[in-house]
Amino acid sequence: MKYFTFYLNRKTPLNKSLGVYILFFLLITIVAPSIIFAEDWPTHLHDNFRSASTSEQLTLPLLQYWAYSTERAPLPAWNETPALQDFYHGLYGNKSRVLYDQAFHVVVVGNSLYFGSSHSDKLVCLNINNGQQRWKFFAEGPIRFAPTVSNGKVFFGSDDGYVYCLNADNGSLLWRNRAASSNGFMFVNSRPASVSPVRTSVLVENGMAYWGAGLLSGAKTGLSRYLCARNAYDGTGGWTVTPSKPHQGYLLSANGKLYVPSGKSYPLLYNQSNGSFAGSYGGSRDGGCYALITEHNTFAFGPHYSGTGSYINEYGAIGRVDGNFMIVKGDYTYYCTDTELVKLNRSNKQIVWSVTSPCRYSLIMAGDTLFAGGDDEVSAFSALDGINLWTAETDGRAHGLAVANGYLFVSTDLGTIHAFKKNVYDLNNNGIVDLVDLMMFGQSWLDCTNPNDNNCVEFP
Ligand SMILES: [Ca+2]
Repeated sequence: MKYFTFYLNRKTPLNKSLGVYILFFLLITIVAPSIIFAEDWPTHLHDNFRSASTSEQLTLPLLQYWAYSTERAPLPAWNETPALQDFYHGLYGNKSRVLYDQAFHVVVVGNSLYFGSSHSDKLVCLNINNGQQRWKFFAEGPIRFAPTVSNGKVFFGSDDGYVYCLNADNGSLLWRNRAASSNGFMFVNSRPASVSPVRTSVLVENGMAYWGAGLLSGAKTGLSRYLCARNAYDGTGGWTVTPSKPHQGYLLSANGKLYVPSGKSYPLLYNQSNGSFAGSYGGSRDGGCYALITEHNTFAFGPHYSGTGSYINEYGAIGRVDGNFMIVKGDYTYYCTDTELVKLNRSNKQIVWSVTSPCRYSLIMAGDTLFAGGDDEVSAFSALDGINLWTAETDGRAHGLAVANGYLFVSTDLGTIHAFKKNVYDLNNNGIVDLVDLMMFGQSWLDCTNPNDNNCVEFP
């Protein structure tokens, strides 16, 4: 992270008390917008490993800068309860394996944020600095997955059977492609949809775009299932293969292989070069759209089911984790259950710390801070010791989280996207801008005689 440092020279001829106020307002109007920083979040959960982790460190507490609301809340593809639980009998039911479109998941590149809508069929670009819409583009069916932004282009699929590639700056259509030769339609979720709806994300890597299409199982419908690779530049070339089952979820990639979640069934692997089958993980009882490739190149997915609850399995390493989401960073695994946030030492599998947390709908890591989403709230925890550092209200269940370019973005099941940011005028980081901050600024100005002096005010 870079810092823009604003130095004040004591030798200024201005009257000091007047100068303090003048400079303070100059800072508000001129210096503040020139914040330098940070790291993009160009695809769901940050990268093609779906690591849910960024090196960007936000300074807490954060304040809400804007919230984008729509009357048109997400219309998820599968009308399943997130978790069936019977507390009276002490039974924990099976969690849904197809939770991928409960919120409008966002991606961020530069000062633009992008999301697709499963309700109004549009891809929207917002300015992250004010939440204002830059442009929108209408597909002919619901858009259920976060887009991927790569090389100035936005890629996403729709239930209309097409994958679209737009100009990231203005939303103009560069190309669209569908594997199906026919335009056959069927009714899905009470709406007409292609017999081959795109129910995976579009993964972009090394100039190629990859996706899956088709929802129907069984030999008779085999021809309406596809896994595709196309030239990301113009949508041409590549390959198309027919998977043995329909694919659903966010695609992942590592070591030249595509990892393709398959909804309620277990994931399959394909060679990126030609689409040939390259293996699978799990068995006939396993499945789930949630998946990640760890820093150690192991693969984890879920939820799997057991008599005592749903869990994630990391193959070849930690193994079973009784959680909803996990993040692997260095020697540690972090995961959240319905009631706890836990840090695990990977070498001895011992719990480093665990804290009570109701934030069970999402988990990401930004620098050494964990952000977790719950019912009408989002919280921050220290990765070091699990201390709850900050909590804010959200409009609905916080299913989607992203940290990019100075902001925390939170997407809820009610269709709201919140943008939180450190207030640059909050010099003592207490979440409030008041006379205390102004006095700190004034005192610093009075004390500052040398730009290298620690007493000089430094703005992030
Ligand atoms: Ca303050």
